Amino acid sequence: GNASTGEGGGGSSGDKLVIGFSQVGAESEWRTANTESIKSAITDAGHELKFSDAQQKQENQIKAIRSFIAQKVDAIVFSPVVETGFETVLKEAKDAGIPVFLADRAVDIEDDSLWVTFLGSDFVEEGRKAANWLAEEMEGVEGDINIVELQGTVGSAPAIDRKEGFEEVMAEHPNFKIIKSQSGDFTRAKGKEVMEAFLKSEGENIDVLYSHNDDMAIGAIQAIEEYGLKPGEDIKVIGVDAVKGAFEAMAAGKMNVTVECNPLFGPQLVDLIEAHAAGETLEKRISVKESIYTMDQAEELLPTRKY
Ligand code: GYE
Repeated sequence: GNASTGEGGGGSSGDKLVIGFSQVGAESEWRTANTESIKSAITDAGHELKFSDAQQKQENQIKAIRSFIAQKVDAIVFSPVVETGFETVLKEAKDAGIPVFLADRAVDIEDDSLWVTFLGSDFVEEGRKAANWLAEEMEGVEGDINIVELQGTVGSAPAIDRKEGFEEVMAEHPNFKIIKSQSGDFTRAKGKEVMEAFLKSEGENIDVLYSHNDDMAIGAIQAIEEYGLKPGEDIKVIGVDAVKGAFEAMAAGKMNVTVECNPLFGPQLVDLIEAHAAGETLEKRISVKESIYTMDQAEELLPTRKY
């Protein structure tokens, strides 16, 4: 039937759509920029937005999606907190004929007919970029390089993939050692708290911090300073996202590098929703373009950063 085509919902492009957006939370600078980008792209295009903030809890997202289904929205935008456990609710959306667009984070579900497309970044590649930067930075350094890792939210696509990509490159560098690894849930407060614990047990042994996002790195920088060490020098600091806070920390010499993860894909997402409503077939995975930025570029680029 027409269950998964969105027929009878939106119609051709130019029609006003009702779009439900289930966002992860408000845990980071990245997230705030992403929420703003998606919300304004939807309303600027003349569509109606129903927004729900899950506060990093899966059960809140399942509730939100059920409520969007009950309200018979034309499309659901969904950024899953974690990769697994959404099969049932996504089947309910499919059965109701409501197309689901995965934004930012992927799910680990076999049946890819449960969503139209995934628009987001290649988190594995981001992990590789972080480790490749470190390999270059540490070239010629003898002996073990002791790394502590601040992981993102347990079970989330960016935490799983950024670890995987980093470890993949590490395998080529036997002197790279991850001596501690724990989740800081992508927040500054948790990043600081976990870094304090790392410092307490490992102290000056730590050469490098690899943080799955900038916010946790910024929290950790504070912990390093309070401990009496120099972030960026005594401990090299690697982040991911390339938010303004990271550029500020780099310009101050406290952070060494950030791998870009661009959150400003709202307009691209709305184009995809409209294209689908107009009957176009979309690729299953669509990537956002990005780069990496180092300390020496920070001052120059800071005024141009949009998030
Ligand atoms: O890197 C982090 C946020 O899913 C890519 O989530 C996103 C990540 C981002 O909390 O800062």
